[in-house]
Amino acid sequence: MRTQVAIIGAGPAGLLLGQLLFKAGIDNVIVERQTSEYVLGRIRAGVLEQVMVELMDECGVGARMHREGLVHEGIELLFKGARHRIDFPSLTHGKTVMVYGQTEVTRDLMEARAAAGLATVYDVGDTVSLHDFEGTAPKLRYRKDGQSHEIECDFIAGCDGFHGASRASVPKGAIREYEKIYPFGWLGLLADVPPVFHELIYAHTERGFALCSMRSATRSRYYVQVPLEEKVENWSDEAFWNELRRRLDPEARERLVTGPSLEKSIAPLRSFVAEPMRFGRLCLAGDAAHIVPPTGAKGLNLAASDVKYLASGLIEHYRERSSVGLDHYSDRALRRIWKAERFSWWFTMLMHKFPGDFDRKVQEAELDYLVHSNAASTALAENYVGLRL
Ligand code: RFL
Ligand code: PHB
Repeated sequence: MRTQVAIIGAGPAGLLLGQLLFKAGIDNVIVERQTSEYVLGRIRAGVLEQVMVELMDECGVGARMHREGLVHEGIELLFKGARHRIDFPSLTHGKTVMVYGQTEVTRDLMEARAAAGLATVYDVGDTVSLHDFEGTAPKLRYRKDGQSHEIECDFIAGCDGFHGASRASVPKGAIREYEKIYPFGWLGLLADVPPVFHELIYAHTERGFALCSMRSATRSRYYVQVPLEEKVENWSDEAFWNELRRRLDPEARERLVTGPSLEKSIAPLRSFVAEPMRFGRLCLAGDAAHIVPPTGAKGLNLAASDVKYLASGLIEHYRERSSVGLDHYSDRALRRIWKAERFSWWFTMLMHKFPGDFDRKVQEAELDYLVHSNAASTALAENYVGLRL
């Protein structure tokens, strides 16, 4: 098989890139480790920045998102037992965010890809290998149903997430990795119950962090901070609801509606960046190149901005025979990535429980400053709705 761009991974990064390239008349094939059902079953992000919303529109898949997504104009910060609202439009010249699940984003993109008749090879397991990307004729090999396959291409896009094959294929001396591991994870629960509040509540409490989020007016997503070594098997639904309730303010506690979980899992928190993001004719995008802790809701949005830069570089290459966009891809993407890394790290350190009373008192002082200072509230709002591309 031959294509122009071979994409590894059918997560949001790979699917978005495939759609943008298709719209520009650039042929592409996606090769994915899992089945499409498995990819659609993963519960992940829920908050889209304007950049991501615009990209969905550009891909021609924004209709359902605009119909079913929830526009949010603020978040609430809960600390010392009281809630304080951060209003986005007044602090950011009218900007808002969209609550629309990653599962739905993925579904919309997969349907558009299938409708356009674009090639996607699912369920190849761990068989993908990358070849000759230092030269001008890279190749991708994989096995499916007992048969070996090879795709010849002009470029490989590594959109295969943190544990993928792309970053692992880069010679060790050519890549530098920066990492921070946090001593806790998030235990998340999804349930068909109305959200406790119509906006997201980020809670800093003596029992640890909690987040009240949602997917719709009838489906809620809640998280509580747990120690890194905690096992999801140790958490019955009832134990989860009891712990969440104890981390809420009296009014929210009163209003919380509980129900059976549709999904329950623990995600570790990590900050990670690999530099650079381009190696000859291999470009990394999304989680393949960087991870943020979910506190700032930036993971999916960063994948989107990488793809925007990468697609424009590739389009420039084919339309104008110019390598300028691709040459600047890594630097442009990393400038935005490091700002989101900083924000996600800062918001994580501010909101979670760490050992030591001194640190807690400093966190409380900063939260108090944050909600009473226009400058500090603006900095939070500006980063939360997303910095400019
Ligand atoms: P994805 O979504 O991980 O997609 C990568 C795809 O590549 C496939 N793959 C391979 N395919 C072929 N060969 C291989 N060797 C392969 N290895 C992997 C995978 O099966 C997968 O389909 O990366 P992408 O596209 O860069 O998108 C990034 C976002 O998914 C990610 O940033 C966010 O979901 C991060 N994240 C969250 N972000 C938020 O903003 N808010 C959240 O609440 C939130 N929760 C989460 C998350 C990430 C999680 N992970 C990675 C464990 C919760 C979890 C559990
Ligand atoms: C979610 O709804 O899953 C979600 C929302 C906001 C975050 C993280 C996760 O900061």
